[in-house]
Amino acid sequence: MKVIYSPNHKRHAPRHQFIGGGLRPNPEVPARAEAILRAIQGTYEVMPPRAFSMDVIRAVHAAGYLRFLEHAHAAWMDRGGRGKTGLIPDTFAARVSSRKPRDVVHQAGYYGFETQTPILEHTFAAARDATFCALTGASMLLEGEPSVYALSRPPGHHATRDLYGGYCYLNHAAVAASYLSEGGRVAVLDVDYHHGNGTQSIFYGSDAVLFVSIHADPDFEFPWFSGFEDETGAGAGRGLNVNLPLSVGTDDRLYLETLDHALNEVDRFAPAFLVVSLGVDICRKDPLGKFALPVSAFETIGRRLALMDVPTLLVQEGGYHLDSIGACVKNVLDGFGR
Ligand code: SP5
Ligand code: ZN
Repeated sequence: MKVIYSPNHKRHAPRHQFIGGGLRPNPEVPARAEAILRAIQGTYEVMPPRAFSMDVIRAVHAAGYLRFLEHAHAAWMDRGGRGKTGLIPDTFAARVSSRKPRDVVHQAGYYGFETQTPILEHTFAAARDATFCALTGASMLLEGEPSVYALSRPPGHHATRDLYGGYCYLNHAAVAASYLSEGGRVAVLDVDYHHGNGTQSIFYGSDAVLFVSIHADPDFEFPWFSGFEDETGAGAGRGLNVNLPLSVGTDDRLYLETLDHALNEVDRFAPAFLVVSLGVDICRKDPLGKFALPVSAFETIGRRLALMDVPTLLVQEGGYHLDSIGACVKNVLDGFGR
């Protein structure tokens, strides 16, 4: 399997998140991607991303949202913003109003949905290159490559068409799926510990993309508002959104059984391409996750994904235990085996 990686992710290095009533260390750090790269380079060929027109990203994300992401930090600094935390909104549109403030700094409370995801000087550039990693993988599948792993960072699956949050700004898996849908139906399987609310919302009304997600029950876990079983799609996309929430302590036996169920749904859809949002925060060592999968279970996950026998793009999402995420990802790639 070929790997796509850009070192530009390092330009986005958040140190803080506002969570639990204060500024705490932000676990979504450059060392994550560096740890994964270290574990897989040598075994797998690593290539840089190609460049794409922003039009490809605009197929998924709103133009005004992209302008906001690109310019908000500089405007905030001009306004005397303190560079330490980055821009974190303090006033949210939420259900108060759907009016977009004229001021790009105040748009943070219109385009953001929480306070854990700061906007730094190079956040937009890093997120864009992470999307290009996924798009490069998608292009390679269209050219006949059987599988590609995009080592994207920051992650993407919590970002909707015009909302950022959950450490995500641009939804790489969704942009790649949208790009691939030119070549046939696409299934997105999201195995990150957290529900992929962004990907769900982007394809909720679409019959071109099936979204299946296995995640911690939003009754007890972020993103709290999304990921319930009764969210099944709308309009043409009715029945094409499948949420499989699991409880605290889920072990490999229950997880792999649920994965088989998810893969049956994928199989029934008969997609031309499979995109996997690969979060490894389902590992028992993860400091954010509350599942109990051993590192060895990831090889089984990779093996079962390969059984689908569909051109597959793996896109990195979460995973925060720096000493084990590399082995988790390498096990998936090794298990996939081609
Ligand atoms: C891509 C991704 O994995 N984003 C995850 C964002 C989750 N942020 C919310 C964390 C909820 C707080 N749980 C604290 C547990 C500390 N032991
Ligand atoms: Zn996650």
